[in-house]
Amino acid sequence: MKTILVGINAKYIHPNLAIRYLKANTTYPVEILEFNIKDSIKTITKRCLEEKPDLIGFSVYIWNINLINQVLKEIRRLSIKTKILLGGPEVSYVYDYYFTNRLTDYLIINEGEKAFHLLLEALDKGTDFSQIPNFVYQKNHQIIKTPSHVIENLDALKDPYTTIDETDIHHKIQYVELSRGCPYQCSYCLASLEKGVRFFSLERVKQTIQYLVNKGAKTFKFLDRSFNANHKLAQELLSFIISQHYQDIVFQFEINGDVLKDSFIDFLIENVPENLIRFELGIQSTNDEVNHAVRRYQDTNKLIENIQKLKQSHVVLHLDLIAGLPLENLTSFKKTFNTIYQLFGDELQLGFLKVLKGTDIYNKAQFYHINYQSQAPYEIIESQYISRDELNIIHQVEIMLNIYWNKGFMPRSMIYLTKNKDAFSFFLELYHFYEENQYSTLRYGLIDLFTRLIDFLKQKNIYNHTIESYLKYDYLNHHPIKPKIFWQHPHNKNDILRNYYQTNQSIPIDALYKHSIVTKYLNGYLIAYYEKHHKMITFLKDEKNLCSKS
Ligand code: B12
Ligand code: SF4
Repeated sequence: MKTILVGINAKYIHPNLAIRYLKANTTYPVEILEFNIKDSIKTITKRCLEEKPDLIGFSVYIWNINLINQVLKEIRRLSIKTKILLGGPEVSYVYDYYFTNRLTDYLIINEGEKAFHLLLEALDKGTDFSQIPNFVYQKNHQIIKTPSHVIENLDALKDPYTTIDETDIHHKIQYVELSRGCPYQCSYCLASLEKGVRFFSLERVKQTIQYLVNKGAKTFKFLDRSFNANHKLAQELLSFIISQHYQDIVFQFEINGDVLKDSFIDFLIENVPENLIRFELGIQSTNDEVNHAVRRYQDTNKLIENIQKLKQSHVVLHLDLIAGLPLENLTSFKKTFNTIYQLFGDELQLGFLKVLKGTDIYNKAQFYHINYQSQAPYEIIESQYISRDELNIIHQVEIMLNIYWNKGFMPRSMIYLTKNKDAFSFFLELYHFYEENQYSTLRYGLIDLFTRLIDFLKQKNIYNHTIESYLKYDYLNHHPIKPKIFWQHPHNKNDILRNYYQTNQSIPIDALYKHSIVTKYLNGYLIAYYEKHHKMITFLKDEKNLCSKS
């Protein structure tokens, strides 16, 4: 029997770990085919059927379900004999449609490793399916679901990494798990439906990391829903990662911020080097009523306090909010946004509620009058708390936030412009300015972003010498090589450089003349020097009144 498993990823850089686990944990031969959502229905169908499979299994997630629905119809049309199997979170809770429309023969819900092997065995030996856990099939026009099962001893699972393609490993994200399951029950999240948290042994995870590093992996993402569910294990694993002194490798973790212990944060402040660790912290809302409504019982004050402390470390902080949660109206969301934005984390992501099949929010959508997209990603359109227009306003803020904060082009200027201010309104007004001038928010050069912001600030009468200085600094600081500038060179550039050279001769004066940009900055000058492998930005106070000479 020929079996293939198909993963269709959100992007080329994301591998599908699930099908690799399934392959590794059966003794039957299985082939893996991987695509991404930019591939066409035709390409995917053709490639799958070329293999002439007897059984074809699809790994179904929110990012690929629309495409897979089409591919299934094509496969049914072109190859009646091929048996189809579905698995993955998108089909684990609501699945009748696939049987009633004859789009699948079998379906495995939730954890699939054990069930998949037993299915191949049952098909091979011709035995019945009743002993396969987490299994759904049709018998005498009835849809039958067998009892549920979770893998208690995760270390019993065989490693999925032997099937990783080594040739492009450095381009792809490597997914690793320390645990499965989540101790929390947020009602919009699929993890809330899983029971209990289970852990892989630390030794195994360390070996996996080392194995993948040796193969050339550069980016690791831990898939744990709550990486610090077990503090001791989390700290030990981070200690291990830090102790290895990896170069140019990044590790990302999803963290529950309010339960971080002080000693753990102190450990991070003292030990984490630059560019090694990135934390994704879900905040979602700062409104306690909203959080209670979605069963997210977080201590928001503690969470904010911990993020402020974490900022003293080199951990890169990515903060997440969700717009559209029950009880969160525009005013409340604006408050959430402004509070969390003021933390100036490295990135702030504005997500919009997705009504995921199987979650409590899915079951209560009517109760909350949540109207959402009928197709994946099932994003909220409106609810009794927030209108379409209000959600659209948040989308507009999101666009400018991404361009002007998350991309990190001008952090100093943005902090100066928005600190202790209504940042939500700032981004919204900036969006309106873009709209009035018909500027694209999709295609732009870096200079455009700076000059448009300057025009916006001038229009609002808030452009001054300090912000002009900061914008120049950010612009020069962002470039690794000497950039084209959008302002006039001072006439006395060489005087300023000679003046600087008198106190610091580390760079020859001719090189300074050739490779520097000089510009007025606050009460002096910035000298930005760009030579191969050597970039320096320094400030020269204007004690000799060089300004007046120019
Ligand atoms: C990696 C990831 C992504 C990656 C994409 C990865 C890829 N391959 O392309 C990125 C970052 C792009 C992403 C984006 C999003 N994601 Co995401 N993501 C995940 C994450 C963290 C890991 C998935 C994974 O590999 N798990 C490890 C494997 C081993 O576990 P598993 O997926 O549960 O697989 C098991 C079973 O499901 C089953 N199984 C799976 N496939 C198959 C196939 C067969 C044939 C069988 C028999 C069994 C089977 O067996 C597996 C082994 O036990 C999960 C959360 C998590 N920790 O699982 C969320 C998760 C899948 N994402 C989710 C969501 C909501 C999103 C977003 C909508 C979030 C957003 N901010 O907008 C976006 C959508 C992007 C888009 N373009 O539409 C949801 C669920 C969505 C759903 N119904 O599919 C999850 C579950 C998070 C959650 N807690 O709610 N995501
Ligand atoms: S949102 Fe995070 S903390 Fe809440 S259930 Fe999902 S994974 Fe767990």
